Amino acid sequence: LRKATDIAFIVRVEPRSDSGDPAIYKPLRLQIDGQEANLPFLRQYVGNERSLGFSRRLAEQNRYFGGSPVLTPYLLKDYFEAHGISFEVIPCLTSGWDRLRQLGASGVAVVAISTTWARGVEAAPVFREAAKKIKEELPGVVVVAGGIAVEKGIYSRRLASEGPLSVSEDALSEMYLGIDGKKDKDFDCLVFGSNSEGTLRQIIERVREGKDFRDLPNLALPRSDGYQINKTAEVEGAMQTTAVNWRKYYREMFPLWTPVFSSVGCPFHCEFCDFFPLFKCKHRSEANLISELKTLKCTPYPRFVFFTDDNFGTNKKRLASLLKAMIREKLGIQWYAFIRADTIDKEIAEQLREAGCRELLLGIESGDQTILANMNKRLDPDEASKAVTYLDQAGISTFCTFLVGFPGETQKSIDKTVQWISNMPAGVSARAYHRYYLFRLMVAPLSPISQKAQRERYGLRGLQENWSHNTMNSDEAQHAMKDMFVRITGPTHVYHEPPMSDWPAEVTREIMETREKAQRRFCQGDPTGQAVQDELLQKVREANSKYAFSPLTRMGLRLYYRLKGISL
Ligand code: B12
Ligand code: SF4
Repeated sequence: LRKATDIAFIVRVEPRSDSGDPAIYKPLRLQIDGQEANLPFLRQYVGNERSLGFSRRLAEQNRYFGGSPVLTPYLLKDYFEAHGISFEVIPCLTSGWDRLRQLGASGVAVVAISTTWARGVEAAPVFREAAKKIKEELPGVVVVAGGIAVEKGIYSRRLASEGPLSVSEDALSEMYLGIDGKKDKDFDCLVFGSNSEGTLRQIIERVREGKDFRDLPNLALPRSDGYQINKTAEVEGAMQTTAVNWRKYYREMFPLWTPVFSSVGCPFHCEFCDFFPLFKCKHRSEANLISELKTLKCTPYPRFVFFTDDNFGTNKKRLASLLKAMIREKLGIQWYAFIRADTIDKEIAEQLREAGCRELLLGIESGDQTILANMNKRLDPDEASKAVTYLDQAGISTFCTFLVGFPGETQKSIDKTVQWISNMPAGVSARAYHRYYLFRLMVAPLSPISQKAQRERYGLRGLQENWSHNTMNSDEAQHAMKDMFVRITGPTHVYHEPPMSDWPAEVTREIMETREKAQRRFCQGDPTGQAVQDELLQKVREANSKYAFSPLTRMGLRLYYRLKGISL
């Protein structure tokens, strides 16, 4: 009964692309020859770059936010293979049909579609279309789906059982799976719950034995009249057992960031967030995590790690202990992570730097206390300012994100946010630089703010990108963002680019500041913007020659990477 391949795993159905409306975000970033002027692009554009060629690769990769590969296929491959289950990854179905057909021809038991990395918010029809075609082309194969758009579908059922939802079932079934069984009929089942990969393993074991799997817990089975939702049960999954062996994959990662997770879940309940309810807060064991990070030790420099945790600092005691272990093990990695600003004090900032942390993504959201209270963010703007200063002094850069247009937002609260951002330290330590990112509010259907009582409280209407409430609407928020960009002084807006550079931080910062100045002038219709852009290109040209490797070092390094099997 055993097939040649147990699982064909589809990471994405459609190719990766950047999200967000270009009309909103384009004015916040300089464009040259129709392309975003990010650092790798600029280094290539001026023409005299003599690095190792990383930036060419990075310019290509960083067209999309967070150009590094996602963790899902690596974690699951190592998990299943450790259990003797053969696991073939199809990074994107659009370009992966031939591979899937080949696997089908030699025999595949289960095709698993992951829904975490979907391209748009209304992705469910895309998954259904894929399942239908797979069933047609590979008859007899079991087609299952799991990941975030399944978790959200199941969670919306739970929410609906607690009270009426503000979004219709029809609208939800365009976004998530698990709502309408008739529409999802081409899936044999959906797998849900934390450690859903553990349930997928049980499915494979049943299929191999020729037994029915449909009574297993944690499954949702589509029916013509709805869904059969099986009971839930704890299963053991990758979190408890797997340490990804990055030695096997470093050629694919290099010189991007290796995605590693240390925890899932977040104990906070921000009103705009729709993923904290999905999973209970759980941490990997320190020993397991360190053993994974050690597998990076034999890989070539640079070794960048990005922690995918929703919140890297959910438990301060555990964080302190983990940082100590990272320092003790001399891992030689540079890393960044999402964390809450209120986790940071002077001591933690210093430990973070010593443990290899070079940048932190902080969701500050607003400089106005009332808006933060409306968001249930449980953060004080002054406390958040102090955190950035501690990080700056320790030599850790920040990527501070803000949400524009939350209910209650007015010109006054926007002014406070502009002030807060403008007051960010301009690199006191000269080892760090600070960037900000303005997001326009997105009303996520399952977030607390989208529920009936809150909608009534704030007069909130609409969903996702189009909304209005008592104090603002989505168009006004878009105008406000451009206005904020022009008024903010000091830190620079985030581009799609790596957070780390092989140039000294103060040089990178100066280049970013000049770029910002040029774009601010362009936004104001000021013709001197062109002169500032020329100044920018000159600065990049100078940095390219000043920090280029000598021909001998370049030759040596190229040889080293060739021996490691890496083409630059
Ligand atoms: C890290 C992260 C990022 C990083 C990614 C960096 C990187 N290269 O890894 C950055 C910051 C760049 C990012 C960007 C974006 N992200 Co993001 N991100 C996350 C985050 C916090 C963690 C994702 C992760 O890596 N998890 C670890 C992996 C291993 O988990 P997983 O894929 O869920 O897999 C587990 C299970 O689900 C299961 N599983 C997965 N697939 C399958 C399939 C089957 C069949 C089974 C049985 C099980 C199974 O197995 C795994 C182990 O348990 C999530 C929030 C969250 N907690 O999920 C949001 C999240 C994935 N992002 C989201 C979004 C919307 C985005 C952006 C579009 C945001 C934007 N506006 O720009 C961009 C798009 C990125 C792109 N172009 O693809 C959404 C996706 C929504 C959805 N699918 O419904 C999420 C869920 C957050 C949210 N708001 O709900 N993101
Ligand atoms: S926004 Fe961040 S801190 Fe708030 S609930 Fe979501 S993950 Fe947690």
